[in-house]
Amino acid sequence: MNELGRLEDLPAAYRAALTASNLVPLWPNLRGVLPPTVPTRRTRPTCWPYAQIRPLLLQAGELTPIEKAERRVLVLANPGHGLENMQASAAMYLGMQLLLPGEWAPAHRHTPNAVRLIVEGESAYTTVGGEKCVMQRGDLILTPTGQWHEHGHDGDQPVVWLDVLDLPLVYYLEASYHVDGPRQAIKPERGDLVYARGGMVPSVDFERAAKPYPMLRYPWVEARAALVALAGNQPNLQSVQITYTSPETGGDAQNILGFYAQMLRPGQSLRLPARSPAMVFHLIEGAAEVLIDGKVFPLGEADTCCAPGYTAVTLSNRSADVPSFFFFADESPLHRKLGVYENRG
Ligand code: GTQ
Repeated sequence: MNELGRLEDLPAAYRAALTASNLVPLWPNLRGVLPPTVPTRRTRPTCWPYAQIRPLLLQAGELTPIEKAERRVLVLANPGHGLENMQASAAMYLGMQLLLPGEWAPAHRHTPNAVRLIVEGESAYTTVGGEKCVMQRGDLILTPTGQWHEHGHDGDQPVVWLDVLDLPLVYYLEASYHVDGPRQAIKPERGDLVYARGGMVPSVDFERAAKPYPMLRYPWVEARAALVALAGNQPNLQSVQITYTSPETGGDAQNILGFYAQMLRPGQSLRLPARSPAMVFHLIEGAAEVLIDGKVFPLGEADTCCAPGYTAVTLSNRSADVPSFFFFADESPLHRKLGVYENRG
């Protein structure tokens, strides 16, 4: 590979003339934007233990009333991107949101897609496009682009959930904005019940529904049961994983980020291949260890970590007796649509 000319090799007057005309020579910057073989990644392997987040989040509940926050969230920011940029990876945003008993986070809609993974507490709900979705630990609830959403809480203990948004990407595209709205009227629809049975979907007058987001709530009891059934059904299967999909199309549940649940058998270690998308790992149940680029993160329940793309990751179950269960998010729907998806093994 050739050594390319440096900026300092050019006469100062020439450089000044370029700058004055809003021009930049490519060759001093070419290797920076097109590095050899492996992209430059700002995303660093980072872990956010829940034991560190929880007390600070509860303190936020005392310091900042919901009216002053709208969404009371501590953002899980990757230091490699600069904390102020509020990114876990190039396309993923993570936040831990607290709703206290009786609080209400008012309706709005925005261009970024969101999902929520419920971490602790009972009796909170989110209303998405008029559908009231109850929140139970481990449930995944979609809030696709443009849909009205608001959060309420009828219980008597704090409720915490993990928000995963494609905000960094949509913001980078200069396409991120929100609109406030009035409290939503609740429709009697329950996509999670109508679509609860795999292989059976509603049709009206012999026509299949054309809803892009027919199911908003994916109950953890169902996801967990599917993983246990898969593990039992295929005892030699290495990777016991399910993908959260649209029950109408079988495609990814949302357009930009992908969502998965993974079971590790007792004592199992599993190497995930080096693929182009960055990944997020959140432990729902059990005790695990995540090895990313030589860094080992022990994960307990509700702990979250992230890995840059093009990096192999090894997950291990720290228990020899019981399985462990993860929620994953990644950027693979985006990479596949853009044609940059790679699996390097
Ligand atoms: O709950 O609507 O973490 O709008 C960031 C932006 C949560 C939400 C976040 C949001 C929300």
